[in-house]
Formats: sequence, structure tokens, C-alpha cells
Amino acid sequence: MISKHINSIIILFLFLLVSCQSNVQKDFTLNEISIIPQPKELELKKGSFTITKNTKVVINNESQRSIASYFIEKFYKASGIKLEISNSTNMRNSILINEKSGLTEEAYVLGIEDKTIKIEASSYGGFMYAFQSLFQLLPPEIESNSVQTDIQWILPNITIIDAPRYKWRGLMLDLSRHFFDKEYIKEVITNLAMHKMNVLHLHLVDDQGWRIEIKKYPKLTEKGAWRVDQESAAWKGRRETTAEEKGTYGGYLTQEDLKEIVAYGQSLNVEIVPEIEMPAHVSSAIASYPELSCLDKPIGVPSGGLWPITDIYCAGKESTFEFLEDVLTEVMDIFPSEYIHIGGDEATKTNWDVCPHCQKRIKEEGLKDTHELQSYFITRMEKFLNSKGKKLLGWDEILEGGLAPNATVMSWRGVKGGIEAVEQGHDVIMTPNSHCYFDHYQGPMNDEPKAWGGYLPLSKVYKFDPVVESMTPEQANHVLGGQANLWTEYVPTNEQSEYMIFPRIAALSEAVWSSKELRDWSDFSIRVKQLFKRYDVIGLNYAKSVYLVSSNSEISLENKSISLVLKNELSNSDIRYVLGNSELNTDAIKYTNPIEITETTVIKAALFEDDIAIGKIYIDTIKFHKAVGKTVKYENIYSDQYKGQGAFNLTNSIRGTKNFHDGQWQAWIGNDMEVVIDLENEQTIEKVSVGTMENQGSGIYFPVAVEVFTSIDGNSFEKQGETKRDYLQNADSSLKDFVVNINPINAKFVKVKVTNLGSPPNGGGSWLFVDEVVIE
Ligand code: TNX
Repeated sequence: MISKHINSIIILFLFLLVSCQSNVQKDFTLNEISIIPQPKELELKKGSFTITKNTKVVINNESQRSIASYFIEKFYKASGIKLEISNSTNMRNSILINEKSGLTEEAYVLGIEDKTIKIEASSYGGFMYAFQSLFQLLPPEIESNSVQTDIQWILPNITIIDAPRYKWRGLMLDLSRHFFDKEYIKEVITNLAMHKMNVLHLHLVDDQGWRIEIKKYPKLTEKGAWRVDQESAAWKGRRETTAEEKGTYGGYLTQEDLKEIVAYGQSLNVEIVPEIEMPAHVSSAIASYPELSCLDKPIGVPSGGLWPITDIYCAGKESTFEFLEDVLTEVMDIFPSEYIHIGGDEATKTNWDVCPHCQKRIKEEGLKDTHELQSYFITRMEKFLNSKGKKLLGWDEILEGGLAPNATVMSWRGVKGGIEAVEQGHDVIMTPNSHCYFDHYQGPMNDEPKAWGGYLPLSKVYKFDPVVESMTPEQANHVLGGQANLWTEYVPTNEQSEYMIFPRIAALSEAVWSSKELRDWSDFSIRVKQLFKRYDVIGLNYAKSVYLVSSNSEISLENKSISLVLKNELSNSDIRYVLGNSELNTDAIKYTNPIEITETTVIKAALFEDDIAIGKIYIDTIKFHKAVGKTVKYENIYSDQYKGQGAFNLTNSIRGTKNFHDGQWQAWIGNDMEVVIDLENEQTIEKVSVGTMENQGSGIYFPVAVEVFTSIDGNSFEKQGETKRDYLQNADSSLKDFVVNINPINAKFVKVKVTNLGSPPNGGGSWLFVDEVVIE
């Protein structure tokens, strides 16, 4: 009897232990809460809620079943626990989904208390975002696609009241320059939803590939979706192809694929907006149907860079419009979106100038010029779209020659187009290339994979604001939101696409979701590192550029020393460094103030977290050569556009990077560089090197000669040596030191003459870029 009693006590004890384990109570602190984008209001309370297998998901009408299932499926994948849906009114251990009509579209309230989680919204999107916030309150393992054991699915007691600042929170993916398949696009949608982004704009048409099946015009994908494979050559270095050559590189999405993508987007509150370019960026269509152009001339689908874009649709022939209306009719059948994007950018209208059909149209319609002809073109397409209940969206070039009456403008060439459009009472979506172009570099160019150019680090994306200060409140109301654009000339794989999108999309999400007052870079710096843990679980190839250390230095002329500043983009970062040959380990010095350097040395630095180096190690050699800090006399002064650091730029020991805007380069357009360096006293010289760069796409060429002269008195110079190099085609950007070795000689003055290429074979001017003259 007694033993039986003891048994029951033990069983009761074990039961309590087990149930306690799955219901551990915890008080969270605010720094454990990390949600991106930052919610409007958040109140943390004492206590917590743990989701267990007994937790019920309670719905009170059938329309809530799909959102409940969305949550249940995601939770099941990571936890192995399949929660049940119930209609019960028992509030204990439940996740209650409640319709709340007063809330605006996409707004939500998430309330977690010891026994219940309450989720309130007035729309599917709102519920979806409540769950996204809930996921970010759970351990990062919730992002896993496989069952994670030993995880407490614990949530803080909290109230979050949240709503987006803008209704358009987008990402554009260019499928033409590189084709992404259905599966990858669905992954992108999943990850957009996680950031509460709600638009995926698919750039389905461009010169280098037509990516959407159009049943009435099968050649668009039989021919237009394939280009001659020159992927191993640089984008701008690919040869022109002919109409006869068969393309093998590319792909397209069938209408079924696209419908699946649209449905998948709907399930995550992401609207898919198609872009069908016109009248330019359509070589792929003209390669398929040459009669769409003014010249009727067969062309090949270009394999790479194409500029200017002259093979455009003929605006005179009626058949062009018939074709486009047919195409858009099929497009509208696939995409239920409110907007259809018609491109409209970068049309060079030289064919229109000479085409009899276009000229006839200009005359008959009483148009002034080809700009007005483009406006006629777009307005006609708008009428068609409006008649089908759709709104027209186009790049800011659609402003030229007069905006179509109801058009919405996507402002990409900075914010100018956006300002002009709202002044005319039109809606706009802001995607300025200054803050939203995810094809630009996000870290120092030397450390990053090849990108389009430009420099858009995470902190700059974070500064993006869709509204421009000069707008009146009424004009600001016409700003629908913002969008990042990923052009893919330099994005050849899924991994690279992830690298360019993440984490910059996190910064953008906060710019379009959270109110301005809530945005705080130093707080975001902490939260984004928490987000990285989730990215790791998902397996995203996100960029860690934000962990990079870079430097900036100044020369002190009195002390003849270099003062080196180490920088990292994140706030309050812990940078540590060592000089010389030491290893960068726990003994490394914590960086606080600029480092004084007076002799040639190697410096290694990295960002540390909890005494461990994270991210890539920065290594540089500060070369304390004989010219450091010495005066430079210029025979020809450098261009006003590229002054570098001014007077001592060539003798400050600091080297430029492949980013020619990095402030370390002095440049000459067309003419040579000739300088005399005063070494202040006689020294033995045996080597002179000149640091240069080449970026032919931007008109920057290596010099053809470097000559070195020396002098004791500064008047009579004697030539000591030279190095020459012939022009070579080079599609990449490259750095090169031109070295002149000479027989050791004593000198007080060194004259260096660097000869500009002068006239490049491809025409245009030729820039000569120099960052340093190293004398040894
Ligand atoms: C401009 S943005 C383009 C694209 C290029 C992009 C590269 C726009 C409407 N046109 O065709 O891919 O620059 O950054």
C-alpha cells in the first residue's frame, strides 16, 4: 500500500517535471527581442509562452483556415509538432486568430500572454505579418526545413501593434540578363515575406532574353529565350552575334509556371507584377520577329552588353500594337496584379528618325518629335490596359514627351522623375539608383565579387527614404512606396543573387515598413546580426560585407607619419588589429584611435565579436617609401573630377581600390601626367613604381609609357629608365603598378612622366588614373 503510494508520488513528480520542462517560464529582456522591420509599437512584459504539442490554433471562421495552415506547416517543418486547428472557445494554451475590422490593410496586433497568443488583423496580409513577427520572436531554428530537436519554442509575453508605412514594398528581379527558374523565384518570395515585403516585380523581357511563354507568338521563347553562350567572357566583352547563330544559354517560364508563382505569392501576401518592356530593351523579341522593328532586319539575341539600344519596336506600324495587345492579353490572364509594368526606359530613337512608318505616324498624330512619339506609344498602351481594368506602370523615361494620363512612374534615375511625377499629380514608386540598386557593390570593390559598379553599402540602403523632403504632404501621398532592383548582368547564379539581395533587403524593408522616427542605424546594427542567425538556418548565401574592415589614412607632414583610421560600417563595432607579422588573435589590440605609422609595416585587422574575429581579415601593407610625405610639383594639374586627396595624394602611401570614386585617385583626361617629387635630400634610388588602373567600360586606360628622370639640382634632369606597354582589350577593371627599375643613383629630385593612351580604339576620351608614385 505504502509502496503504491510512493509510486504514484514518483509518477506525479515525473509528470510535473516533464510538463515543467515543456513550459519553462522565462522573463525576456528587450535586447533579446529583434524584429526586422522594426514594429510600430512593442511592449515587452514579464513571463513567456511556450508552444507545445498541445497548443491549439483556434479559428472562428473558415476563411482563416489557410493562414492557420500556413503557420502550422512552417512550425511543423522545424519542430516536428503538428498543431491542431480548433474552433473551441477555450483560451488556454491557444493561438487565437481573430478578425478585427478596425485595423487597416496589412496591420496586425500580436498579443502574447502566459496562456494565449492573440493574433488580430483585418486581412490575410495582416495575419501573415503577425506570424512573421511571431517567427522572429521564436528561436532562429524556426527557419529550418528539417526537424530541430531540443528546442524550447518559447516566446516572450509581448504586445506588438504594427502597420506598414507604405503599401508598395518591392523587389525587382531581372530574369532576362540571367534566367532564374520557378523554384528559385519561390524561394525569393518566401524570403521576401519574412521581411514583410509584398511585391515581386519580374523583369520578364529584355534584350538578352525573353522569359515568358506567349502562346500566340511561340518564337518569342523558341528563339528569343536563348542566346549564344559567352558566359565565360565579361558582360561588356561579348561579341555581337548574328541571327543565324543558335542560342543555347537561357530559359523561360511557361504560363503554368507563372501561375504557380502567382499563387505561391498570394499565399505569402506577395503580389507578382510583370514587366513587359517596350519600346526598347526588346532585341530578344525582334530577333524572334524582325518585322516588329523599323528595319525588318534579322538580328541575334545579344549575349551581353548592348549600348545604345537602337533596335526597338516600330511605333509606326499598326502590327506592332496588335502584337503588344496580344502579348499583354495573355499576360493579364496570368497576373491578377493591379499594375502592369511596360518598361519604357532607355530607348534610342535613331531608327524612328528615319523610319517612314514612324514619320508618317508623327505627321498624322501631329506630334512634335520622337519623344512625343514615345509618349504616343505609351499612352496608347495605357488606354488598352485601362480598358481591361489595369493600371500602367513605367520607368521614369515615360515622362519624356508627356506622361500618359493615368500612369504610375517608377523613379530610377535618382528621385527627379518621382518629384516631377508627383508634381503632375501622378503616383510614384521610388527606386532611385543611388539607394535601391542591388546590382551595385556593397563593400570595398577589391573584396567583392564583380558587380555593375557604384557603391551601395547596407548603411546607405538604410538611409533610403521614399519621400523626398521637398515634396508637399499632398505630393508625398502619391508616393506608394519603394523598391530594390536587382539587375543581373553580373549575377550569374542563385547564390550570387542571394548575396546581392541579403541583407540589403532587410535595410530596405525597414525604410518602407517602419516609420521614420523608429529607424536607428545603431539599433539596426544589432538586430541585423540576429537576423544573420536566421539566414544561416535558412542556408542563404547572404553578404557579410558589413563585417569588413576598411581603412582611411591621413598623412602628417610635420611628423612624416601616416595616421591610419580603421572603419567598419556597423555601429559600436569592436575592431582589433596587429602590426607586423603577429597573428590576429585574442592578443590583438582594440582599435580606438588612429594608428600612427612611421615605417613600412603590415597591418591586419578584423571585426571581433565575443573575442572572436568574424568576417574577412583586412590585410594591408603601408609602404613607407622614400617619397612618402614629399612635395609633388605638377606639370599638368589633375582633373577637377578626380582630385584624390589633393597635393600629397601621390605620396601619401595610401593605395586606391578598383572603385575609381574612392577618393584615392587623381586622373587626367586625354593628357599626360608629369610630376617632379622633391625628396628634400639626396637619396639612392633604384626603383620607381606608378600605381594605375584600367576600366575600359568607364573610359579608363592603362598608360602606354612611364619614364623616370632624376636630378640633383631640380633643373637638369637625366633619364634613368622607362617601361612601355601597348593597349590591350580588357573587359575587367584591373589595378597595375608600372615599375621602372634603374641603376642605383643618388638624386634629390625625381621626375615621372606617365603617357596617356590618348585615343582609345573604341573612340571616346581616355582617362589616366594614378594613385601613388612609389620611390624605393
Ligand atoms: C539601367 S534601370 C537599366 C537596366 C540595367 C541597369 C544596370 C533601368 C530602367 N534600366 O537595363 O540593367 O541600369 O544597373
